[in-house]
Amino acid sequence: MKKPFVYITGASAGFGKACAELFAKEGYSLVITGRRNERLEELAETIKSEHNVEVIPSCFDVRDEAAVKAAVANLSDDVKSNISILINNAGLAVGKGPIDEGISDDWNRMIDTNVKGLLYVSRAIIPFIKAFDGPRQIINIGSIAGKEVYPGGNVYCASKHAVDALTKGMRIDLLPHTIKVSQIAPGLAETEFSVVRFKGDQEVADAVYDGYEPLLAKDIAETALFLATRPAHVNIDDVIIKPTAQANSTIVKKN
Ligand code: NDP
Ligand code: 8X3
Repeated sequence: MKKPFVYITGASAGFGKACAELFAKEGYSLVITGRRNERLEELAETIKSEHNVEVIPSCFDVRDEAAVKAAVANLSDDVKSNISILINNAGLAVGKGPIDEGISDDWNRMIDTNVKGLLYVSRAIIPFIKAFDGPRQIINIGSIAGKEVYPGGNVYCASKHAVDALTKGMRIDLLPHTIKVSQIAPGLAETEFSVVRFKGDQEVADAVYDGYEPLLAKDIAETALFLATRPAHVNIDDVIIKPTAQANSTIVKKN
């Protein structure tokens, strides 16, 4: 039988892209979203040719509520009625430094993307998940920054603490509809995350991952697939996943 659709935000890079590749390998069809359309189109073509599943690229900015609504409304009825899993992954950190030196544009980008974007997408997709006749699940990508606060992390940490709280709130509110709600809270993982955080400074970004083996995007994708393939009576609420070399947000064993 044809497997349903997984709706993945932030699939043009990092964790979202790795989730798209892995879920497609398992036979799921996909809606992949992000702002960089060329990347989405390219990924869709590659996955379709490799795995013979449907892949719908959907290009929009999660911060723009009207764009979120329009992109979801534009999906075909067949796709809308077959979405069983939402992976709320799109997100970013911008800047790292003392709060009194913070830049309000950086704060807005983080709060608007990580918190409000997740809300807009969830609000748009949940009605279809509710109506789907089969197992249903939402997986939110939080962070160790949603469990601890570290120097210079202030607003990014606050935004990921909000994801932690929203995950718990969703689990309560969606319980009557038997929708599983899970969070994955990763530690240090080498993706485009640090290049974005440090505004294109590749040298500073690379230094974050020097001297130990960080997580890779595929580690997060494998975790998401594990959560999505538990039996109907099992929900894994929360997974904190870190490199073996990382004890907490600030303590990393480097060579
Ligand atoms: P990447 O920078 O590699 O990927 C981020 C993805 O989010 C991209 O596909 C990007 O697409 C998308 N995105 C960012 N802003 C927007 C927006 N406004 N609208 C739509 N899509 C957007 O980072 P990661 O894969 O590492 O990050 C994925 C998630 O994991 C984030 O929520 C991040 O906070 C979280 N995380 C990352 C960790 C790490 O160490 N890497 C650890 C813990 C959590 P595009 O630019 O095309 O819009
Ligand atoms: C990304 C991991 O530790 O840089 O969420 O905040 S960290």
